[in-house]
Amino acid sequence: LKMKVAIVGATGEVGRMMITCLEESNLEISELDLFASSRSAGTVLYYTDQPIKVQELKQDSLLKHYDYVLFSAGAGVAKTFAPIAIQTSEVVIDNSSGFRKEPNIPLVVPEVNGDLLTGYSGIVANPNCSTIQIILPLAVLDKLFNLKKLIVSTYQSVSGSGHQGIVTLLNQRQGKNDKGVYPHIIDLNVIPQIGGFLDSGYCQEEEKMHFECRKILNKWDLLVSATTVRVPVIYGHSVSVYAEFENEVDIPKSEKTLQNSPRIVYYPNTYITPLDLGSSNETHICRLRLGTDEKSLTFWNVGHNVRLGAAANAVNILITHSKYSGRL
Ligand code: 2RA
Repeated sequence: LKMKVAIVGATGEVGRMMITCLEESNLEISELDLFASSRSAGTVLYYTDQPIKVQELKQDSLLKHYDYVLFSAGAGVAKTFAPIAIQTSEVVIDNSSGFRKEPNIPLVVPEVNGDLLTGYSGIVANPNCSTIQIILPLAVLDKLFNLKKLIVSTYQSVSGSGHQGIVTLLNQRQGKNDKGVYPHIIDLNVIPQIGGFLDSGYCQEEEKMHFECRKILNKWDLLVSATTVRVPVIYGHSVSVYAEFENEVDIPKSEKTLQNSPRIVYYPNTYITPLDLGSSNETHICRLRLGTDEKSLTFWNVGHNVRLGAAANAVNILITHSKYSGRL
């Protein structure tokens, strides 16, 4: 069945990658409408070599039927326009943090909790990039050993801040002493803050990881402590994960299960760095070892934050829903 799809925020890093991921999926899309702010309207983007002029998002832009509307335009735009879109379209997939905490809105990584999409029509929240890449292996290990506690430190690339994050780093690498989108110079530096600080002493990104890991695994008593750090990398988030379990772990069994799990690449004898990611839509796990005792594991995780962490997971939600709803 040919599908009608719209992308809101089409000219941003994630929006452009959503177009690429749709192309890579070979879905039969009869109509692809692209929307953005007045600032970006008029831009011509290409889908399977066909030029598409980006339209300015207006109040009535989404009052037509689409099978799927993909949003990557920030929480403000999503909060205003997703409820409008859902009146005439089947599913709205939003990449912002706007709906993730809504109890009735599913927060989905299809390989982990894709069953929530069965028979569903409405808004679906795409999780935060740093959550997506670790929840895939953690869901596997949780099933094996019953996850109880998580301590994670992230090393997040500047593309997580969008195109302006990339511009900020590149400018600094050329000697410009301009902080750009960050509170400090990021070149040759690391910044232990992503988002604003909360009364708890955690920052918004850390709180997102705490909440989202619990919601996606449906483990509301999961103990989580995250430290999220910006690093001078363009694409690719890395995460150091320490996971504690109810039961004793088994390394060979963990390795075998991870290797055989979808969207996971496991490296038994070497490791991967962000520069090795290329156009991978998978999460990469390496340096798996015992944590502090027989009931804990530590590993290093790398994922492409714009692909896996945003656009590819959103398109995977679209594909998974299409299969469940008989469109595919
Ligand atoms: C970041 N995860 O990396 C956040 C939003 N993409 O800035």
